[in-house]
Amino acid sequence: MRRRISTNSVSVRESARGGFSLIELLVAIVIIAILMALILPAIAGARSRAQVAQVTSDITQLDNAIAKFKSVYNVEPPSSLYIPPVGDASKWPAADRSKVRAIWPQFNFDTNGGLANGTKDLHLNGAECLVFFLGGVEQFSSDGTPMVIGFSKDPRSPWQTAGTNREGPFFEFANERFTDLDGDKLLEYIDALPGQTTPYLYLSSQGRNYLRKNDTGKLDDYDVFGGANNDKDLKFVYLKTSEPPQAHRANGYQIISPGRDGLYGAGGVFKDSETLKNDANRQAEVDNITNFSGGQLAP
Ligand SMILES: [Ca+2]
Ligand SMILES: [Ca+2]
Ligand SMILES: [Ca+2]
Repeated sequence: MRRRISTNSVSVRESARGGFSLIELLVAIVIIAILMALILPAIAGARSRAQVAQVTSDITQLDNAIAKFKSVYNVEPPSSLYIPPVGDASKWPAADRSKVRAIWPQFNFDTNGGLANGTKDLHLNGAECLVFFLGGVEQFSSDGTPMVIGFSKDPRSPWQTAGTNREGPFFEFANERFTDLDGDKLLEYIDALPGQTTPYLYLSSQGRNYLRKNDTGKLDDYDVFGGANNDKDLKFVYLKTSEPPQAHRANGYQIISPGRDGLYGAGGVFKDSETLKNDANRQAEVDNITNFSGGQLAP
């Protein structure tokens, strides 16, 4: 008796296993496909939000590092600097001399503060200033890995590389995220977005205001204070939709991640400028992540 029951139950199970029809399988596959179509965008969206959050947190830490720099040197880092070849102090432009002097009043211009740039002159743009002033002098290990080592505490020669008594680095840079777009061995720093190649942009108003206006009063005639690169930088300063134009963080600084498209855009909303108004650039910058928007400009 027991034996027969057992045989029957095996045969019932076998018949259930073999019972899926082709149609049932197809229905199951369609249901799975529909679920995937619903879930995958949600996963991609969550991943994208996490990546933006990581860049936002990076920018917050850069903000903190600038505050630390300011607590030591009393000023925020400039966002452009020209360093002439070593040995001719007269080649220091007055504007750049005063930027350096604001940080190191005893700086020795005859030796370029100990920086061994020889006959080479150096142009630091905003992206390079962010790394240089928060990281300090750059060094390359024997395998070519770039790193930053802070500044010497010697007030006359803060840019010398020898010795261990140092100030900074003020920010913990990840060595693998350095880049050098213009090939001058002055480093720039890229955000953590996958495939990113365009560095963080840093724009400083140097405690005044980005914008000044000449006697014609048109927006084209606004300019950014200080330094030779500023005509180029002007198109990146991000403005509010106000009239007359007013920059975000008007007397502070702007940090800008170019977002996934690697483009900064032209910066802000221009209302009455013929040369700077460019709606294509407006679209290109909505994915940017900044220190004045609390994340993406347009999520
Ligand atoms: Ca450069
Ligand atoms: Ca460079
Ligand atoms: Ca962009």
